[in-house]
Amino acid sequence: MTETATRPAPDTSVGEVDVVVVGAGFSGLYLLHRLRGLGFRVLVFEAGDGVGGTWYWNRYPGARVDVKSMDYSFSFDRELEQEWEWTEKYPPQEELLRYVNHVADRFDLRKDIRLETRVTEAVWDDEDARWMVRTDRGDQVSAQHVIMATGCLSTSKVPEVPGLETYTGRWYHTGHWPKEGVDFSGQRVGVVGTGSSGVQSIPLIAEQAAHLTVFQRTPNFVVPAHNHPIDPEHQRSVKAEYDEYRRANRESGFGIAVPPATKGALEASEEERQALWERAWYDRDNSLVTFLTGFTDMITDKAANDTAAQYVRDRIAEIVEDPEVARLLQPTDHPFGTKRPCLGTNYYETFNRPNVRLVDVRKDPIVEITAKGLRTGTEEFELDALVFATGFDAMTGALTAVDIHGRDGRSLRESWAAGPRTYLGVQMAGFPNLWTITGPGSPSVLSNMMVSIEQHVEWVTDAIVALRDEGLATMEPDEGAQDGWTRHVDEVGHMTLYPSANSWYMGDNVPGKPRVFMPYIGGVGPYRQKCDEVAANGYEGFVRR
Ligand code: N01
Repeated sequence: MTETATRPAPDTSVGEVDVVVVGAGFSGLYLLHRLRGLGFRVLVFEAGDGVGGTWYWNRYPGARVDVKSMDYSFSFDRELEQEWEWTEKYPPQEELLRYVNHVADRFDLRKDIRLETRVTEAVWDDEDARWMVRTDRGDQVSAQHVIMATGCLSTSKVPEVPGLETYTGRWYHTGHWPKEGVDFSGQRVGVVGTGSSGVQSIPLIAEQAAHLTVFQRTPNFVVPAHNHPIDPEHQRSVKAEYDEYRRANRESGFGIAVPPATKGALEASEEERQALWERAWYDRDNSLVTFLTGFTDMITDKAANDTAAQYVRDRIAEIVEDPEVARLLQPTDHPFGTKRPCLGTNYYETFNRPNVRLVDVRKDPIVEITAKGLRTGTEEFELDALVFATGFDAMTGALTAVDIHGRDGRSLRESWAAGPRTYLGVQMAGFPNLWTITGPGSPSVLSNMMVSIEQHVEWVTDAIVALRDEGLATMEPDEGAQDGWTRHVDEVGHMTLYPSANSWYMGDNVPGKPRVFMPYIGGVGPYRQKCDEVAANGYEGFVRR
């Protein structure tokens, strides 16, 4: 392959590399850096015209991460982690994109990244023991390994409502926001969806638009973000102890270290519970996981969980002036945390604005997009702009979007027809040398993604190096090991309250998607330990030839 700029003419001759990486977000960039350092020839394909993945695509108003900056950053390079100065508790999208671009430049990564190039197909050739990878620009590359660094929330979903093609206004999906931004001044805007993207964008769109209608199907639990400029002294003190700080994150449950809970919510006194919930709601240094980790039984015991859920419902009732609107905003159909909880800034307050209306589309569903706007069963809404904050085909969508055929032509889409099956969330039986980063069956979306990304990148690259060092060509899971792990992921998931909610964790947001709890809730620390044990035992459960 030629080593040229990032927008080359397609290479229709067959090039050869050791590893093709799909995606140039945080995972893809770290993979490229690490594999290159280990002496592999690597080529990265990226659909966007810039690096950054999630932070490249999600440019909607208010987009920012909801894990603290000191935790949501790379730890693999000491100088990088010491030199980069974060400005806020939760960095906004622009700052994260600047950070990703800095990483790409700092480690000279761009020359091996082909932008605006989407991988469409990967086919395994058993005789050559190599993958043939093809792209939408006509590239053909033969690679010993293919690593899918395609992200868990990257295949955006517009609702299956008829009529969008007839709509004469402008419409947007939060996960594909125009680079130049959108000016809603003077417009009548509709936002469909009240997950994290809706919760972040609604207050800002309401400030700009003439009128905003929020179409809500399920109310979510939204905790105040208390975002603020980062205290320089705090940043210095974390950096002074960064190794220890990172170690604690790696050994924790969600990839964010918290003091261990010592008792269940119902064993605690009313005062103790109240004190914790007050801290989780009002403390400016709170975090997304405070509600979930303060007591031992928050995600396993409905009655314990209810104490937090009720606390949040009470706060909503205090903030929202119209009691009927407050009632609609109060989540009652799922336990706290079983749909991804959100952090918000002025979210509930926004519904006190005179230019904002909340419409319950659970009771009165959207039936059609019209030329002028949107129609529910009982009412038509004229809208100059429509924003779909309607989420993603999560965890599996970006993987099954590529036509992947493994040993004996086995298709990944067909193998996963009843739900994803993996061993440790890194490989699939029948797909040798195909790897997933933060794939289904790993802690992934239930964790601080940076911790999980680094762990996967390091584990996968170590496994590839071990193959090379031992003169072996291929690695894939044993079917039995995969069955056992898939069962374990499911069993642990069903020990919790998560499956009781309709959520994208369960595939519920995509019609026809099998209902399976996709991430592994066993905890980032125990999961890492399991992966390390497997490696130490000669990659137990994998077949290596
Ligand atoms: O998507 P979502 P998101 N009619 O799937 C509604 C991460 N993230 O982009 O719940 C009406 O959560 C749907 O309703 P329901 C984070 O992990 C992180 O907001 O299915 N409504 C729901 O309200 C997050 O969880 C950050 O009933 C329809 C909404 O659309 C994940 O990405 C920021 C509908 C979709 O919510 C996804 O978040 C943003 C229909 N036909 C995202 N179809 C931060 O770090 C769907 N909905 C801060």
